[in-house]
Amino acid sequence: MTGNIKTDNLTAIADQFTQTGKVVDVQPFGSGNINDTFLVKVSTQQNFVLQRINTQVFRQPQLVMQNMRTFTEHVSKRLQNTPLNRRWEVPNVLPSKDIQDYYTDANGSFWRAISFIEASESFDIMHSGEQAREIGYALGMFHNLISDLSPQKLADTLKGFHITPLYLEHYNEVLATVTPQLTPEVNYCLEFVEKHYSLAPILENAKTSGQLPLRLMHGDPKINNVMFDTSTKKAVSVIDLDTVKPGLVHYDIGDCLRSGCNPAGEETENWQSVTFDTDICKEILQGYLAVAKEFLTENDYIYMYDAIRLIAFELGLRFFADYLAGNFYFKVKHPEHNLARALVQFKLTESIEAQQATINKIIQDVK
Ligand code: GN1
Ligand code: MG
Repeated sequence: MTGNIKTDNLTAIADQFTQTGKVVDVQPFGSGNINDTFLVKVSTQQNFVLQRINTQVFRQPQLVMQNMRTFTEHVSKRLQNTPLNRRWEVPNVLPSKDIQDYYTDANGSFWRAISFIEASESFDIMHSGEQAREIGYALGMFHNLISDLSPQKLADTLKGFHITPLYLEHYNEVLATVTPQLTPEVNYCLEFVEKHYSLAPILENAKTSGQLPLRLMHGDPKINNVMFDTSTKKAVSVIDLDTVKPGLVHYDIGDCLRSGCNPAGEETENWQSVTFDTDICKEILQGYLAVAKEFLTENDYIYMYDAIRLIAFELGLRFFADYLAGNFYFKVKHPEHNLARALVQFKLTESIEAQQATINKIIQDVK
């Protein structure tokens, strides 16, 4: 995961963000698919997260940092003016020694440092109903805290992100240039995409027609981007702010549920057994709506099921297209990795579809 980065280089880079004390340790951290992430331990100050931004994906990383600043300043001010009655933290951008939001190394790599939320942990798989409700609460709180920040205040740092029709277009372009080996798994994926063509534009059409308003979103609120206090077991932060930008809250709702309600996890090899757990879905939505009800409209509820189904399908499509193209976007551990991930998301979509009535009933019951 560290790619071609040498440990002594890493220490020197981490040192660029160390205000006092010495870097004691730098270790790969988390399971991100795009950036390289490290946890830095420092002798005197609190630990921090060091990341090398994948500039093939984030073409204008300075804008990512600018968005992050705008976001954290807005939320910190709101929390100061109206404190919550529970712990809630915002990850902070740590300045480099020359007081920049980032550091560019000799190879041109873009590095940045973010505060580590102390005494917290995250999970790849849901363990309980309480945890599910907390995940929902965390996303609701995240949306709530930016509901009064105008979408125009943040830049579009990743063009086309969550625009399903564009992923479909890219997929077709890839298919036109490659000849995949038609294994049963590849055939399943090809047929799955074929069957879901008409689903792709559903949220974009709702956005264009004004049924769903453009709002600020997190963009990637998957289960392991929610931090939990290690002692109270309550959610205390939503991290990974790279894709906070204008979009639809439905992308977030869909992403939170597709990742939270898959008990096998998105990295399972056993894709045939993947299901969407509607009990967890209910808990997450309850937690979410406890905070988000205030700013949701009737149309927002109407498109909730579609969002859950679409974002699972979309991620499958993104993984499958990347597999066919030769694994350029998502980091992989082996050449079939993105195919395995696509199968998981397609199977999850199938399970969502099979439970459409139950999911719609849950949405009606909790709203
Ligand atoms: C990527 O790198 P990571 O794990 O934070 C991806 C998300 C996907 C996710 C799937 C910018 O996020 O959209 O949902 O993988 N991020 C980007 O695990 O494409
Ligand atoms: Mg991310």
